[in-house]
Amino acid sequence: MKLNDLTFYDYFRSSASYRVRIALNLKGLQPETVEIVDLRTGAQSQSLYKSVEPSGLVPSFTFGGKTFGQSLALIEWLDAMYPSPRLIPADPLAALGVREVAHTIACDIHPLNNLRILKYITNTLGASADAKQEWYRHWICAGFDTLEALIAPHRNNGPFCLGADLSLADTCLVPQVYNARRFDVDLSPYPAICAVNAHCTSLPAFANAAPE
Ligand SMILES: N[C@@H](CCC(=O)N[C@@H](CS)C(=O)NCC(=O)O)C(=O)O
Repeated sequence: MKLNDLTFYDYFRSSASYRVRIALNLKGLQPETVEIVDLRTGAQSQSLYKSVEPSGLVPSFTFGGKTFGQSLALIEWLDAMYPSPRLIPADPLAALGVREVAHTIACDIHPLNNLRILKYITNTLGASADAKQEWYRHWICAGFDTLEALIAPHRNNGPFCLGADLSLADTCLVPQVYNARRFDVDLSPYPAICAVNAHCTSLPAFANAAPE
């Protein structure tokens, strides 16, 4: 189904945008317009995009004359508007578990390794390329230690983060594993994360959202 009058500001390698692409695919939704904000050229910090989205971050949606950012907020809105399949369970306890996993990624890992943070620690604070790499891996592993403990108990109940049902947690996990692989993080200590990632990436909605 086409989302008329909706513009999706996207960038292929943005893991926050990748979460939204997965959610759109799962729900069979196509934004009327997709605008690419090229993070490699710094387009996110230029006035053209900042006049649309003041944070200078992707993803964002514009519709009805307004712009909204924050990938998890966008996915929650999509889920409320187009509830099939549900990415946030109706049961409050199940929803708590889903958000616990999603926020571990989106609040505790991703912000520390965002492009602007990496630029700041190298360009302003003088961190070397090796130190930047070490920083990146450190925060992924700290978060993945938590995630593995959250996901492992559900492994016998189904192929997704929380067991049988695909959820917002899976839309966050796959892009974060993609980032970990890009930065050569050793994933051998995380068999549950790898198993969920392998299953999800075999599904067309995830495969078609992948950066490469
Ligand atoms: N919490 C935000 C984070 C958005 C974000 O950090 N996006 C990154 C790409 S994954 C970005 O636009 N970075 C640009 C920069 O750091 O200059 C969300 O989930 O949407």
